[in-house]
Amino acid sequence: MSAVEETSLRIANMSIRGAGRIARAGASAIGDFARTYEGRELDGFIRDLGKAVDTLLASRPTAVSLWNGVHAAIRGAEDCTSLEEAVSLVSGNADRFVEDSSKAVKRIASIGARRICDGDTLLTHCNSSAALGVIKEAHSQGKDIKVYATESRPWRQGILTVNELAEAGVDVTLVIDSAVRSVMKRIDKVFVGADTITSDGVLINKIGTSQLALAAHERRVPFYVCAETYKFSPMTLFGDMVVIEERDISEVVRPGEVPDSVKVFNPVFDSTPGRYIDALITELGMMSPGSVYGVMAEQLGPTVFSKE
Ligand code: RI2
Repeated sequence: MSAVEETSLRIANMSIRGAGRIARAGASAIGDFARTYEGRELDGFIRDLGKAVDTLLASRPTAVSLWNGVHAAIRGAEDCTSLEEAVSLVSGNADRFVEDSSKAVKRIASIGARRICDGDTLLTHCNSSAALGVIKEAHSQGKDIKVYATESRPWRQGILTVNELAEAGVDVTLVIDSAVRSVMKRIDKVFVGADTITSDGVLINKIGTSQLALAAHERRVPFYVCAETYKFSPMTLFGDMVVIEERDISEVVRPGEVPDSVKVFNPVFDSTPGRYIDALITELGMMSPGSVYGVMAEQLGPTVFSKE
């Protein structure tokens, strides 16, 4: 099995998970592919690079961070005039994406932590490195905070979250997903991550995120989304819908636990409309969901639509 296939498999089986991590793993796999390429022709490299990209992108369909990470790594490769140039460009692109992505998570932590006050009780969902970066930064600044973390069925990424927060010394309480509305009366602010944000400011994140947003909205609790801008989906600018991943039913029920006639539906992500989001915390600063179009259009350049 090639290194690219192995990374793709590890992303698909969730050994590597989290939107930022899969983006960095995808970009790194492309960088390694370029560095270790044994062919001698530029055409062959470009063709094999395309296959590597397809293999990685087939691993998980929803988080656009993977698409953006992989495409950041290959940007400009088709314009190269020699194999050496292409290899150096792609490996350099990949390294830069990984470095910029890690810096973005740190910048989000520093910006988001300012929104947290001494004495706040926070709620988070699933296991987002961007959201946990914010919470841990506030804690390390000496703010006295409490955190409620959801279990996040079926993969129970909440267990990772409570372990990570406990290790950092944060006062953390695990709750089951269906306790969200009930605990909201104790919560001052909600911080979640993002897998994808559409051009019209809709958040796609771990299944259950939208019920945190609704319960927060009901009690006027601020709802913040911590997201690097490579979680913004350029495809949605062109009208594409986000594909919501559905995973195997074995993640929800054990074999033989329910009759074969019972259907099990296991969507991994849900959509939260921008009107339930108080702010996006990005490496470019705090912004409203309504700002996403402008940021994306600027990143893609003024001729984006004329290129179609
Ligand atoms: P960071 C995760 O997806 C969660 O939905 C989390 O909110 C999101 O990625 C962002 O994570 P999964 O891979 O990039 O667990 O903030 O399905 O780490």
